[in-house]
Amino acid sequence: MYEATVSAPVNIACIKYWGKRDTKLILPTNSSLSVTLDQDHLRSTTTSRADESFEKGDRLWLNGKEETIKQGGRLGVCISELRGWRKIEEDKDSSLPKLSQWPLRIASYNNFPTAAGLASSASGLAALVASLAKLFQLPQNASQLSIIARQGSGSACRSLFGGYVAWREGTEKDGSDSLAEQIESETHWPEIHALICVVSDAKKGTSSTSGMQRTVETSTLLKERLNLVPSRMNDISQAIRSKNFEKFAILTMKDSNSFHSVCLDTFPPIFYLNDVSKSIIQVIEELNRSSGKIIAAYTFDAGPNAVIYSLQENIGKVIGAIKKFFPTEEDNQVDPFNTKPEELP
Ligand code: 2P0
Repeated sequence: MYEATVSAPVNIACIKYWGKRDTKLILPTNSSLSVTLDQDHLRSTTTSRADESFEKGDRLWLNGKEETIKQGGRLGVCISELRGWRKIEEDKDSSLPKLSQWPLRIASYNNFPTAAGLASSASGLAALVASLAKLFQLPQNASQLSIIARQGSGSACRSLFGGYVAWREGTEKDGSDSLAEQIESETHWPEIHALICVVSDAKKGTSSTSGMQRTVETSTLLKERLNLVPSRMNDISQAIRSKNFEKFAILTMKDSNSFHSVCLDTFPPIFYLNDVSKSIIQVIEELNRSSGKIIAAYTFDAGPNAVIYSLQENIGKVIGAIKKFFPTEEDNQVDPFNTKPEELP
């Protein structure tokens, strides 16, 4: 039996992917750029096994529950493409074991709630592709593998890299140039922190896959957004390279707002932000105003949860502001009669 285990972290987009020009190949209507979170926190871990003696047919478990692998479905396509690449290597070198012909058993775990707007499909599909590539000992690099991960879930192509990652929309019809590449590595700007505020861990109402196509079909505002994205991609890449937090923060907040605006312009409209999400925006705006400079940036994906980017030197201030306005049960358990006023949340 051959086995490989790989973990892939969640990525959070600063310039959002929203809309496909090809739904089968998962080719986007615009390029996007994300920050891959630290391996230690939100991640998917996938183990793939191949064995000649396994009963025929591939099987996959997600968080311990078996999922069906449909032929021609997203998972099925990723597996068969990677098998094809393995077959090429076996044809070149006849001493290699014929793993491409053996059934697979794949188990994947997330260390966070699935489908809570925390991008579980991105880390999950990236971990799956990376673990099969390792099992098959494929020579392809991460950008080439991202072409396969993209066909599992668009945002997954970005989770194959750490640090700051761009997904280039590409121009080729077959998707061969729609791939992810690293802008800067995870060690480039270690002072940046991402604070994740779980507003709700319930499964989201409108899935990204169906929501974004409804936007493509019905939103006139999307055309305006698509005109803006190329310069935003350049500007945010420059801001990252030069570690210009204010520029990075403004572009991140503007692009989140632009994405949620096209959701509202979709017909029927899509609401991902709830009242708590909107209050978080106001708290961050007020924090930035009272600080006299931009020290925090909010961004929201296809759900109400906030991700707040801030530099190490300001993260305590950001957490303090969030805790003050949105105390958790733990904060509420402070006994006010045994606590000095300045220690109250
Ligand atoms: C992003 N999102 O760039 C954007 C921001 C949600 C909002 O990528 O249909 O789950 O599998 O390609 O990748 C969510 O879309 O959709 C997403 P599919 P995916 O992170």
